[in-house]
Amino acid sequence: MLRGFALSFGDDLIAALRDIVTQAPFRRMHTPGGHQMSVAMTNCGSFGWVTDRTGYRYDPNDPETAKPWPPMPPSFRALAGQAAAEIGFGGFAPEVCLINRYVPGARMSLHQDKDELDLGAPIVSVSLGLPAIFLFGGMKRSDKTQRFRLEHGDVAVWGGPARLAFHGVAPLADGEHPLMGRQRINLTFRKAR
Ligand code: MD6
Ligand code: FE
Repeated sequence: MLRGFALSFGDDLIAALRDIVTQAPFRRMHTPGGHQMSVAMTNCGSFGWVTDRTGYRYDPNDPETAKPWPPMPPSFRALAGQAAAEIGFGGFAPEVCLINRYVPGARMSLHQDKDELDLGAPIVSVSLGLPAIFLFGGMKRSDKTQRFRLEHGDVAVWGGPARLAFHGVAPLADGEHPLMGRQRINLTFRKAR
């Protein structure tokens, strides 16, 4: 956990984020089970993570427009690479940045990130806006979870033996963040293939 690691990238990240969302707006996707997620998502990079009735996948195109996702901004790439290197994962070259948007009440149920082919690569996760409680469990869904508070600017680098641990986000508490307003944004950088 790199507390406040993203703060020095702050203005660039937020400007770049605004640009991405203009090209590929947030949308609430459906799970294969037919539920609509409370978290709204978009992506940038050479692939994006998507879910619909047919399943989960990494797609080079935004299904809403059938056009490629917006490119990954240099500030995103630099932040992800520097954070990974800080933890000992040198040369991390993410292909995907999945962008999650939580409004008060939105949550993410326990899941494993296992749609990536190279489980040796870490995931770098950046929190912006309202604080959230991150739930971190074990290798079984039923394992007891630990709770971590993630605040604006915190970066988590996630790899090695924890890579397939179950995790989720508790329902977002209401609040108003001075820069980001009434929301939490999470950027997760991944190597998809
Ligand atoms: C979130 N994050 O923080 C959801 N997954 O909004 C994740 O599901 C996640 O933060 C894998 C690695 C890091 C993460
Ligand atoms: Fe995840």
